Amino acid sequence: MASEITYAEVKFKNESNSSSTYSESAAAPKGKPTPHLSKPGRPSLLFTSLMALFLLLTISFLVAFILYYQKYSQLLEEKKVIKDLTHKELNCKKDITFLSCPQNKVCSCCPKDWKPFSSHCYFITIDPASYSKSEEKCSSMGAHLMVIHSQEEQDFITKILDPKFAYYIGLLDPGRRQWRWVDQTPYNENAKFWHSGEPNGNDEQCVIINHRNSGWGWNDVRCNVEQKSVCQMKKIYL
Ligand code: MMA
Ligand code: CA
Repeated sequence: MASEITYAEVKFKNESNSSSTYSESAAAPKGKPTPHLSKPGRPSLLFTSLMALFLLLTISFLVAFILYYQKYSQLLEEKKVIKDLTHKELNCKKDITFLSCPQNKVCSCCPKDWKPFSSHCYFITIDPASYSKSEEKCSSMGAHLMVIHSQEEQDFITKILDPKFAYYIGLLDPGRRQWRWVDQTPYNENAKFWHSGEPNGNDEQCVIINHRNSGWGWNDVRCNVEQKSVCQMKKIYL
């Protein structure tokens, strides 16, 4: 009996709110009330709509998140594959900061023929080329022309360069004698190694490192001059 009373109340509400619900109720068999209509405290249309909207939003967010995550993982995987394809052989060793290698994961690696120093790997290209061709070559190997930010880095590289030759580094003057590193890191006034009297040419917008009687240093040169070069990339962590 109690359920019949509730049904009557619900039906009344429906009749006053929506004609479609009314016709549904009218079409329902008269003798026995349908179970779903007889439930007490049936949520209002507004509440149901809000819940549906909330559910829809949640689903949309979930789908967006999953899609974004998939894309991101795919990008990471592609990056790794590219590196693996470019560098067929890696030389890895335990980093002091990472105690076990390879059993307990992280190992720092440089491609074969690249020299490790700090967190980077360095490669000396011996075929002379213009600045842009040299940078392209580094780029094709997932690297860029070398950037020098400390006396230690300058000393490390000069120890393995041949003093008979000059090598492009990743320093450029895009105009008005403003020096810019190719990896966009700031040009540090406290870590520059120009030979005395350099830079000296407004038409010399690229930079080489070479040896003079005074020692190793930088010189600005014309960018179309063909020189050897030094490429640099971050170590690969496996
Ligand atoms: C000289 C000196 C440099 C200049 C080169 C250009 C050999 O060095 O003037 O500053 O960049 O010539 O070839
Ligand atoms: Ca010069």
